[in-house]
Amino acid sequence: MGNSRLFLFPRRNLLWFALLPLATAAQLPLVINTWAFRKATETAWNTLQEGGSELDAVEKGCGQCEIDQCDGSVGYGGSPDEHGETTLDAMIMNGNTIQVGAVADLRRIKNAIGVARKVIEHTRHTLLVGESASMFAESMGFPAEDLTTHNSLSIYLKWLNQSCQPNFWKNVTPDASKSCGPYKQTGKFNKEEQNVLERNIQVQNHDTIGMIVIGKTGSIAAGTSTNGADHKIQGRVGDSPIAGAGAYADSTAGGAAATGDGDVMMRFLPSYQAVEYMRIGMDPTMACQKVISRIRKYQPSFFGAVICANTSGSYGAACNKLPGFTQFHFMVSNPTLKQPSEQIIDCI
Ligand code: SD4
Repeated sequence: MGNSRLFLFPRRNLLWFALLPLATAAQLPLVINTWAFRKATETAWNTLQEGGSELDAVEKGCGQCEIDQCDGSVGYGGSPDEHGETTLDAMIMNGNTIQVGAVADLRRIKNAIGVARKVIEHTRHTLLVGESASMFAESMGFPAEDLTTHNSLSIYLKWLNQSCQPNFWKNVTPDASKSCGPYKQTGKFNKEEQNVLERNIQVQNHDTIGMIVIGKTGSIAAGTSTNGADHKIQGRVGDSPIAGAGAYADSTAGGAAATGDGDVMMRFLPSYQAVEYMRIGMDPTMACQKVISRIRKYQPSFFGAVICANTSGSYGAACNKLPGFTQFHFMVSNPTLKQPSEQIIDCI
C-alpha cells in the first residue's frame, strides 16, 4: 500500500481507469483481520502452521477474541442490550463450498463462532437465532454461562441512570431522546432524530472482529464475531452474522469482512460487493474503497471499515472518514512479514 500504479480494468469498465495503490505483495498463506487484535491473528496463523484448515484458523482466531473480550465488543461482558443482557452474533464461511454457518442473538453461550461452525457441520441450515440457537449450542456440548460481567452491568446501570441515552428508538412516546421506555408508537414522525441515531454507533463502542484466511492453495474462509451494539433493542441483529454483509468468501474471487454500524452496513452487503469487485479484477484496496463510497452516498456519516483480500493474497482496507475516526487499524500475517503486523490506512 502507499505506492501507486496505473491499473487497467476490463474493457467494459474502461471508465474506471484509475491511479490505484500498488497491490500488496502477493503471498500465501494470508491472515487478515479487522482492528489491532494481534492475538487473534497469531492464533489463526499458528492454527494454519499446525496443519489446521482455513476454517479452523478463522474459528480459532475469532474465538481467541471471544476469550479475550477484544475491546469489549467481542464475546461476553460487552454491549449490554436495553435489558442489560449481552447477546452474540457470529458467522463463518467456507469459500470453497459457499457454505455458511451463523448464529444471531445468541444467549448464554460464550463461543459464538464455535457454534456457527457447528451449524455448517451438523445442520443443513445457515443461520440460527435467539433462544433456539442457544438450545442448539447446548445440544452440541457448549456450556450455558451468564454473559454478564461487572463491566457490562456497570455500563448498563450508567445508561439507566442517564435516562437510557443513547438508544435506538424513534418516533415513540415517551420521547426516546429524553426518557427510558417502555415506548409506544406515535403518529408523529420526526426526521431530526436520525442524527441522534447515527451517533449511537461510533468507534468507541464498536470493534467487531472480521477475519479472512487464505491457505497456501488459495482456499478462502472468512468469519466474524461480535456482541453487537451497546443498548440495542432486544432481538436486534447486526451485519456480522449475515453472509455478504459481515463477511464473504469465495475461493474463486476473494474474501472481505466489515466492521462498524451494522444497522446501516447490512443494507449494502458490502462484503459480497467487494468480493464481486475483486472477481472482475479490481485491486483489493479499490474494491474496499468502492463499497465504502457506495454506503456513504446514502449515509454520509456512517461509521465503518472493510478489509479485502484477493485470491493471490493481495489485500487492502478502507474506512469512512469521520471526526474522531480518520484511520483504521488492522492486522496482517503472511510469509513476507516476520510476525503479525499492525497496518494502518487513512480513511477516505
Ligand atoms: C454490529 N457490525 O453489530 C457490528 C458491530 C461492529 O465494529 O462491527 N463493530 O453492528
